[in-house]
Amino acid sequence: MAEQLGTLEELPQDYREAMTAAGVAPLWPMMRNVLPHGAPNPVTRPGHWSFPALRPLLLRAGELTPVEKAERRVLVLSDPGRGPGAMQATASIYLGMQLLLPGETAPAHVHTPSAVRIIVEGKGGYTVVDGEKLPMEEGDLVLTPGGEWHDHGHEGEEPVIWLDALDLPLFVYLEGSYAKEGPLQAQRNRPDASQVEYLSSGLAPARRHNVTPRRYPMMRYPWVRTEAALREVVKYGDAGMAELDYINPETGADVLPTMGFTAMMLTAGQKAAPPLRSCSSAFHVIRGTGRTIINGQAVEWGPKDTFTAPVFAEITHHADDADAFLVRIHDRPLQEKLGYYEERQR
Ligand code: GTQ
Repeated sequence: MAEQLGTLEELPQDYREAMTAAGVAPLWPMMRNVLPHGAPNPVTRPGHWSFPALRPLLLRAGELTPVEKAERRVLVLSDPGRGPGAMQATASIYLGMQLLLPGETAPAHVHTPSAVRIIVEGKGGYTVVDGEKLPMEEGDLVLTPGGEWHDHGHEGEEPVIWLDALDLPLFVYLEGSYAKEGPLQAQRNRPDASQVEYLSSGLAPARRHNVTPRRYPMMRYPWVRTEAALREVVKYGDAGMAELDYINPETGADVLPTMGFTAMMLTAGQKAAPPLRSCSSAFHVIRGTGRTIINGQAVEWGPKDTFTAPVFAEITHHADDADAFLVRIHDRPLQEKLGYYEERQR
């Protein structure tokens, strides 16, 4: 086994200065920082954002800052491990709570990172992606994949609030994050693909020779159908718990290249202890109350709350005395592409 590695302090001052002047540094004092033994040593700390606390702050942003001055009126959920102002909730996942008021539009743009919206509150909001109008109803999951033009609008009477999840931190890290602006998109006069081509799970438009389906064939996953599916799976399972992956209906793959999503149901009083996973997670509560223990730290959650767990966290969920529904956001697709996704039994 390795000896204790040498420290910077052990090296003569003149040598340290010469290295600095030459633009180099010794690896060995930093070796364990970048390659810890056995498991990563995450900077990310569990975070919890209660919706009753966020909501008034977001509505106040609506009074203080017109959407024209914000482009996107969003409060960013900062990882406690990185501190105030951190533009990320975990190493790879950005989360923001976005407000759109009746009659407002958030202008069209396109960017390299991908985004997903989980609708938290309000009726009448919609997102247009590549000309397809995606209605936003509570609990719906709406994709705006990287490279696709998107704008948001609001035809209702009350504020609309949704949670944004983006792979932005990764793109910032890669120095690959940028956007372009454009005019509002013309909307095709037809319902979105979840209500037409992919209305029935297991059916897709007939394959045509030498025609590849769109990369992102379905960009809205209506919550009513997700909940109905979860309830059936729970009814015929024996775990009191169900979890379904959101998938691309043409390929069966994850909906986006880097981020994955699952819908979870915990029946009243039920407990769930998933394996330790190498991916980080964010949980958004659609309905219900409960408690999740993350590395020994308790998060008491209620409807519309959001909380996070670092990589390899020990997570135990408990639902209170009503059925609970959560959406789990994770970066397993990225880790699988990089070849290191892992689960450890506890
Ligand atoms: O709605 O397009 O939270 O571009 C951050 C960046 C939302 C959006 C965010 C964005 C958007």
